[in-house]
Formats: sequence, C-alpha cells, structure tokens
Amino acid sequence: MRPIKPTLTDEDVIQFCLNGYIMYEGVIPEEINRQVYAYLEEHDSGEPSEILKQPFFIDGVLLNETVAGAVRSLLGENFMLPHLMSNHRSVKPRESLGGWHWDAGAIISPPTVNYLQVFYLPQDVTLDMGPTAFLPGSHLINYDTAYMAHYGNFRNQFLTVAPAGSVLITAYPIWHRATTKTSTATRNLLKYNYWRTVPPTRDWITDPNFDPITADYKGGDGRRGYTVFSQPRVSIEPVNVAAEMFNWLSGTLDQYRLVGAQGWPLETEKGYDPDYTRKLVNTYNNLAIEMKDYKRP
Ligand SMILES: O=C(O)CCC(=O)C(=O)O
Ligand SMILES: [Fe+2]
Repeated sequence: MRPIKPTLTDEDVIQFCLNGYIMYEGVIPEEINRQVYAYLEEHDSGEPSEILKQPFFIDGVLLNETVAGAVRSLLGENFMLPHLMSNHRSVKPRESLGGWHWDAGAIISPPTVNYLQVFYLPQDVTLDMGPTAFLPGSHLINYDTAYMAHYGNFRNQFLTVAPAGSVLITAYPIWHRATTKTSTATRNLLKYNYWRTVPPTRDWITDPNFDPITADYKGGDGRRGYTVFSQPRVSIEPVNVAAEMFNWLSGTLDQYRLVGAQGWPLETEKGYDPDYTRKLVNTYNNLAIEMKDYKRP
C-alpha cells in the first residue's frame, strides 16, 4: 500500500469524536461510481466481498486520497483494508418505522476507535429511495437496543440524501436506521470496515498551539448532542466522552480524568479561564494519584 498522509486536523478529530461521523459528499469520481454500480448489477448479493479484490475498487474507492487520509488520521499508520463487504441493496419499496440500531459487534464503552465503519453510495440517493438515517453523537450513548428500536425521528438526525460517490466514515456504534422507500429504483449501499494495527497516537495534522486541556470539545457550533447514558451512573455529557475519545486517539488516555461539576471538560465557555482550568485539572490529577486506591469514575 502506498504511504498515506493524514488529512484531519485536531479540530476535525474533535468533530469526529463529537459527531461520530465525517461525510464526504461526491468524493469518489463519477466513472468509478458507474463501474461499481455495474459491478453490483452483476454481483447482486448482500455480501459482494469479491469487489474488495478489484483494483478499480481498491484504488478508486478504498484508497481514495480524501477518504484514506481521514482513515489514516483516525486509525494511524498501516491500517488494514476491509475483508468483508456488505451491500444493503434495496430493490423494492419498503416501509420502515423505528428500527434504530447499532450494528452487531458494537463496543460502546470506552469510546475506542480500533476500526471505522464506512458507508459508500455509488449512486445518487434521493429521499424517496429510503436514505439511511444517522443520529449524530449517538456513538457515545450507551443504551439498550431493545428500547432504541422504538424511537421515530430525532430532531437532529440526518439522512444520507447525497450525490453518487458520497462516503460516510463513522464510529462503529453510531445509531442508524433504514427509512421508508417509495421509489422502485434499486438503491445500493456499500458498507465495510477499516482496521487499526498500531496503538493510537496524536499523529494527524497537529497544531502546535492546540492545547488538549483548553480545547473546545463542544465542536465550535455549540451543539450539545445528547446526554449520555452510562454505567456507573454519573451524569456524563457528550463533551466528556468526546474528550475521552480524543485522548484515547491521542494515546493519552492515562492523562484523561473526568473532573466533573464545573471542572473539566467544560461544556460552557462562560467564566472560562484557561489558567484556572489547567490548575484545576493538574490539582485533580495529583489528587487522583495520591488517592490511587480509591475508585474513580
Ligand atoms: O438500508 C439501510 O438504509 C440501513 C442499512 C443498515 O442498517 C446498515 O447498513 O447497517
Ligand atoms: Fe445497520
């Protein structure tokens, strides 16, 4: 495999930690999409894994510069390519109510990134073609699938109504569901995993001025996402888990300690004083070392 350069910045990685996905609309060139579509017409099974051996697919889709650069940023060097291909090929109209789920094998907590689940649309997907719905931030929510399946629409869900060649890179446990399809057009949806082979470290595009302690884990646009359900029952907010995930990815999880209360990570910029926050975090870290025989959340 040719060397692949990381393309994500600290801010991009935080966005990924918070939202659980990165969408690249129309990133795969049209001629490759057409080739893939034709291939799937001939190999119309739900698991057309032979496509993973096709040079046009490896070079044109799996190793697309933008996509592979993001994968490299999140999974580190020498990541492994998928070994299994799923096609959620939907031929007939279908009605879909509820149905939110994680895919099998989701490990929810702690929020690790040992692999990425990628969805690739080789064709335009319109609303009547039953685009998949995703819930931003839901990869951080530890919840029971038996309950999850009953929910309908969420306010900030998003639908993969997108042009041909769109690639959605997701944190594996993101909640998603099929939606109602009224069209008789066939919709292909390819889904596959990339795998980490090296321990996580902060080796994406880093900014020397970036300070993980004062970073904005809320993601700039101020969106709070959903409150996270977790065991043990501490009130953990999305920014907490996003910060934990960022530290996991940076290889600094041993330095991540949830302070709680109005401590760190903060989800408000009100009364924000970086020096004070740093002092608070350091004090808490020292205290935790001193009290190491005590359990911490
Ligand atoms: O068919 C869909 O839109 C949803 C598919 C799905 O749940 C999946 O790809 O894991
Ligand atoms: Fe699924």
